[in-house]
Amino acid sequence: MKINKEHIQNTNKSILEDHNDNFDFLANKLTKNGHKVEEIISKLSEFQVAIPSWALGAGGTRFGRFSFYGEPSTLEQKLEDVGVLHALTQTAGAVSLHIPWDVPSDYAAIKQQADSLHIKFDSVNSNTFQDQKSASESYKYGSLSNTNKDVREQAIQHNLEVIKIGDKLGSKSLTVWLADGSCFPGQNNFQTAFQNTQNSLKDIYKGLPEDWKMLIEYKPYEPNFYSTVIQDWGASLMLANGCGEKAFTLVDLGHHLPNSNIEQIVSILQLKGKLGGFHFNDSKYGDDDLTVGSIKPYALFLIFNELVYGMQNNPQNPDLAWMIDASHNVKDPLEDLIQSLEAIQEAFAKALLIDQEELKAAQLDNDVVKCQEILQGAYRTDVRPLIERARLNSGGVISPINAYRSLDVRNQLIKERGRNTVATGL
Ligand SMILES: [Mn+2]
Repeated sequence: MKINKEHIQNTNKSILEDHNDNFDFLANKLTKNGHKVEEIISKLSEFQVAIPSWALGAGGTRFGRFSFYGEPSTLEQKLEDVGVLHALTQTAGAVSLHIPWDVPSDYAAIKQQADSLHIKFDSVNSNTFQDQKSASESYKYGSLSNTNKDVREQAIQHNLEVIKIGDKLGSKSLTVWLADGSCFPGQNNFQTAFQNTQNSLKDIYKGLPEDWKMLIEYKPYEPNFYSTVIQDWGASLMLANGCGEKAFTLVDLGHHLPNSNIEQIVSILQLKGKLGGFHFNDSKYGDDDLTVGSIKPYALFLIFNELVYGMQNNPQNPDLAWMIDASHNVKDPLEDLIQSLEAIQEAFAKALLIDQEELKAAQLDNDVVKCQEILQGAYRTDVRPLIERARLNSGGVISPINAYRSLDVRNQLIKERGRNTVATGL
């Protein structure tokens, strides 16, 4: 299914007047308060988030998986789905591939398809948390940290292969997330595991093309439940520093223990020029992979406040790799991704409304009440008309969920692909 201009115009027609009224009201108010509305809108239009290739099918849990039918079963179909998301929202202009689930058979054709849908290839993800059928060594007891050199070498070679595949597609970064760790005290020597990981990462780092980055993701637990080798931002930062200036820390919102102050982590990493990427999702208890903004929208806004501050004040950081890293068991995956994109844009738009100068002055005066008023004033603004206008200006729809439903996208996909297709890797 391909969304065309006519689809977009037709779905916008009936709500355009309402949108214009809402936009004019908000834009007038914001302009009176000194905001540059056009600037905010162009920042929103520029902001693009990568869709991971594994989020396009129903995810599932350890206990079961319920299909949504019409799921993409090939890389081409996954790109089609990202194309639908991008055509509607104009915010999903990138895809993040997972190797070996998404190895292209025809690179030129895949690149051409992505170009025609205005989709770029963002960070490529390696996978050393599962054994592949053709592999001679097992990752059961770890990959880059494994005590066995042959296993480490296999994992290093896999990462180097992923870089080669990404390079052919125009990707500029490798994301490494390890499941390595231990389930029981005494199982691992912490120092050996960390040192092995550092050495393995250094070997991978040597294979990075000049203009590439390595993004090192951390996670406190799961699938190992006693320890993980890269358990927090500190471990990730040490490993990144150990590799060199092209290695950075990647923050995944769900990879923190409950109530961690993620906005502070983000802020300090930016100060040090070491924040490289960001994975969006939300959680109530652990790495729940729920729709970003569905549980803790205020925390998301506070994180964006720091990100906006960092983007303005910390040029030592690279352009961040933004990606949604969520999984859907009870929602249509594409609708879930639309909601995620909307929540991200909302938090970003609200953060752009914070008067950084005014906040700085209130902080210098130790006017704690005013600091809170400034943040919450921005947070309580209904910015949706700004996001709608940004989408409209870029050729997207005013209301992506309504458009998705009125165009009956899922049923079209089922007609094209059949009911019982399953996305690779799921
Ligand atoms: Mn992640």
